[in-house]
Amino acid sequence: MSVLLIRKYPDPILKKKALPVEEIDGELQVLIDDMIETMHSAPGIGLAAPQVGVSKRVIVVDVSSREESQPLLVLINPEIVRAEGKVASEEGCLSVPGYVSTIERAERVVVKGLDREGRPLEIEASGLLSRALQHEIDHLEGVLFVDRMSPIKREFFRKRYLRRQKAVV
Ligand code: GNR
Ligand code: NI
Repeated sequence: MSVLLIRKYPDPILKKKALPVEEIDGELQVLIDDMIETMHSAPGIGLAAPQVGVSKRVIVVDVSSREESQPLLVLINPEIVRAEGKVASEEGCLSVPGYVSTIERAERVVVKGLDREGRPLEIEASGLLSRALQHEIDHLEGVLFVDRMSPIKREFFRKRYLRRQKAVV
C-alpha cells in the first residue's frame, strides 16, 4: 500500500467529471487500498479518486474517528437517490488546505453504489456521514466545497488562497 499525493486546488483534475468504473479488477483494489491509506494518513474523513489524480467514480469515507459505529465505506459509482432537509455546517477539504467554510447541504441522504466486491450497497446517512458522502460525490462531479460558497465569499477565498499559495511556493 502507498500514500498517494493529494492534488490541490487549482489542479484542473479537480474540475473534471470523473468516469464511471466499468471493471472491478486488481488495479482498482490497489487504488482503493492506497486511497484508504492516503485518507487515514492525511488524516481525513473521506477521499475521492480525482483527489489522487485518478478521474474515476470511487470514494472512501471513514467517520469512525468522530462518530462511533460507522464502518469504513468504499463506494464505486455512488449516486444520491434521496436527499431531505437542509443543514449548514463547517467544512474543509484536503485539496483546499488551510480553509474551512460553513456550507449548506442536505441533512439526510440515501446513497447507492457498489462495494469493493461489486455488490450493490445502499446507505442511509445523516450527520457527518451524510455531509462526507455529499462532499465526496461532489468531487466526482468536479465540484469543490468552495464552489458552494456564495459568489462574494468565493471570490474572497480565491484571491486569498492564490496569494497565500504564492507566498508558500
Ligand atoms: O477530512 C475531511 N473533513 C471534512 C469535514 C467536513 C466536511 C467534509 C469533509 S471531507 C474532508 C476530506 C476531503 O477533502 N475529502 O474529499
Ligand atoms: Ni474534499
